[in-house]
Amino acid sequence: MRVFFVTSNEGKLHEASLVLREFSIELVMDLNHRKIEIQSDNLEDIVNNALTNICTGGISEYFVVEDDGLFINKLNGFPGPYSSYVYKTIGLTGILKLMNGINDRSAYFKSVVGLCGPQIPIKLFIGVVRGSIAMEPRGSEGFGFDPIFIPSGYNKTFAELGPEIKNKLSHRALAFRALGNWLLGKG
Ligand code: ITT
Ligand code: NA
Repeated sequence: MRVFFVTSNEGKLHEASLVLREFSIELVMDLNHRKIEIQSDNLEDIVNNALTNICTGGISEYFVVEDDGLFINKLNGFPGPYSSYVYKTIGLTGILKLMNGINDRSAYFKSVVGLCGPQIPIKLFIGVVRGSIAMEPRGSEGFGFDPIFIPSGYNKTFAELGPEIKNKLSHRALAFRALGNWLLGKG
């Protein structure tokens, strides 16, 4: 089975591909469609809307889009749905500055993966991983906020732990594994 992933983020594609390989599903980067992102404080709405634009008419393939956010509890969930913009603007050092003097550094990553395909309505799969914000960036693997995110139960960042461990417990791995299981049921 083959699924098209409408994304421009190579890191997302790589990690999701490894997960779906467990289900013998091939994930293909789709740069022909555009992921139109509405402004919303809700990842589910962003994904639903983006997919609605892609999945019009009689489609003959499966398409997925994924939207993620890093939600920092003491910042009332910031950057959340604005994570991509915040990463590109104030970046890791900007986030660490905002966290200056804050003791409760708990945070979570959330992934919302949406799927559409021939004869199926839009389905959403959600993954969450809890953890905390590091005191300084550490590690060189992964992408985005990985150097400052320490998953619960570990004392290293995702960027230090590397792809194998990240893909066991990440928000993305959980969401795509749920998608894999669901598609497997479809045959
Ligand atoms: P699309 O083309 O798929 O939209 P994107 O990078 O813009 O790619 P999002 O809109 O979902 O993706 O933005 C989420 C941002 O959150 C992303 O740019 C990263 O900076 C960050 N992020 C998401 N997943 C992450 C992960 O597993 N580790 C670290 N940072 C992550
Ligand atoms: Na985006």
